[in-house]
Amino acid sequence: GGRQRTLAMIKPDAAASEEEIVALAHRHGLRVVARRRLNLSPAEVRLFYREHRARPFFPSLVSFMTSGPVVALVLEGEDAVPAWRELMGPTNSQTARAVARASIRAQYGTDGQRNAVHGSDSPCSAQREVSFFFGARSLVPIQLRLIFDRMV
Ligand code: YYY
Ligand code: MG
Repeated sequence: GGRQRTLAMIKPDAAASEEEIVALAHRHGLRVVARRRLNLSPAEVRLFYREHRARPFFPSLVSFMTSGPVVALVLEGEDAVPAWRELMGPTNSQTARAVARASIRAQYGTDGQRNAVHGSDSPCSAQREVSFFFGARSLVPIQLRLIFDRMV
């Protein structure tokens, strides 16, 4: 173990519960290093979730993620990547209510898509996702970024 940073995101279905969710992170030893409330464009959601672009739920995921504001957070603490994933609970909020009743997805989510929160799945994804929201690169317009990502 050791001190890590992870990218957490409160999704549109839970943005109204921002303060409660941040308080839960604090209570689990995760400190907020950076915080940003914003509306994502469809192009930004497609880029953020590009690993899922071929899945049947992708168009519906894009419309859900653009339906309202999200809150991006950089959380820091001991084993922050797995610690935040554990606190989120399973992907499907209905499963979460069956097996992880204290988790954020059990408490604030609805189903397999409207599941309240995101968390990076590895330190490598965390680094990429933190720069997506907070890097100098996030100042580059989205159209240029899509072209750039094809080059690298
Ligand atoms: O990392 P995590 O969010 O727990 O799950 P992923 O398998 O990476 O899926 C990302 C995102 O896609 C999930 O949080 C909701 C959405 N999704 C969906 O809408 N329908 C599915 N059957 C699976 C995932
Ligand atoms: Mg994932």
